[in-house]
Amino acid sequence: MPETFGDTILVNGTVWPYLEVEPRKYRFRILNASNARFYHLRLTSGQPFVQVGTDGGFLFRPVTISDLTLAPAERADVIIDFSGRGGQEIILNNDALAPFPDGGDDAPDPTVPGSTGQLMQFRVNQPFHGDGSFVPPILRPQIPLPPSSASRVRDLSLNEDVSILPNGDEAPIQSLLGSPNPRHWEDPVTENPRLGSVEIWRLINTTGDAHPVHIHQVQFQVLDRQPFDVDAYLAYRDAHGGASPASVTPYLLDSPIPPDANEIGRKDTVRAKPGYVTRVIMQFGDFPGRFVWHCHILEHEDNDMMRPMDVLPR
Ligand SMILES: [Cu+2]
Repeated sequence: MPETFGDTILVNGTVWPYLEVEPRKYRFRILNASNARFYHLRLTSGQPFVQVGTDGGFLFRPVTISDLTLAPAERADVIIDFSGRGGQEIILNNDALAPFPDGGDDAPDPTVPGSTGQLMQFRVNQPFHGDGSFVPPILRPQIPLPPSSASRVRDLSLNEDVSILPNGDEAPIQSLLGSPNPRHWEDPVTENPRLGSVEIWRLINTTGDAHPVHIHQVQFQVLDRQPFDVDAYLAYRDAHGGASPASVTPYLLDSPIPPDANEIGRKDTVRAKPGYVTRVIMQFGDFPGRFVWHCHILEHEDNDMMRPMDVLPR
């Protein structure tokens, strides 16, 4: 199966829970632990989230956002301020299509209780016990890795293919590509960065859906996303016995799009959008050894969207 989407929302092990809160600020660390479902979150009160952290810790500075998109395994550290909202009941809802972003048969309706359109409720009904907290304007030093510091650029494509089952039926299979043809989990290692080196990985999504690509052992920075000519890229493969173009550069379209404001920080999971080349930059540390990188949709990583990666000694 390509992936499975459940019909019941669990938060911390409870189905569609509520949380009773005081009219003050609260900090929530949110992890999308669904196996395949992306979330596009809003609060019915219309109030913003103040995001202070992402996968790898604090952002450089807080970012105020009206809505929050989280792929499986992505994290967001947010402040929600309930002050002045005593007596209100506020729902955290979702309208992300599944599969993301264009959907199939599952279109969550944020207005329907007990559906995938709603996650949980906040009841602002507790007595106020004071709030001396504040969100600092600067959270950590910003240390960008300049693209010029990269010693290598790798083209890595995300692919969907068909495998033939023993009974002759076709089954979809996702496979990641290292350098640059589609490869399976058990194929020899192709990603072998040197410890301490800086590399740029270009994630070339040839499929129709977004994939949350998670790289172990490192925290990376998202550089940008740029559309590319998927049909021409795949036509090259068809004409060359399945071999990918040596570089995706001639297939790039338009201009690179900078990351979202809440992606400017240390990340280990990035949404690789369909039809886009997503660029990330990272320095490989702190230990040499065998690690993995993979799509974080559970059915994809098991089938076969995961690759080993060797960080070589200096
Ligand atoms: Cu995937």
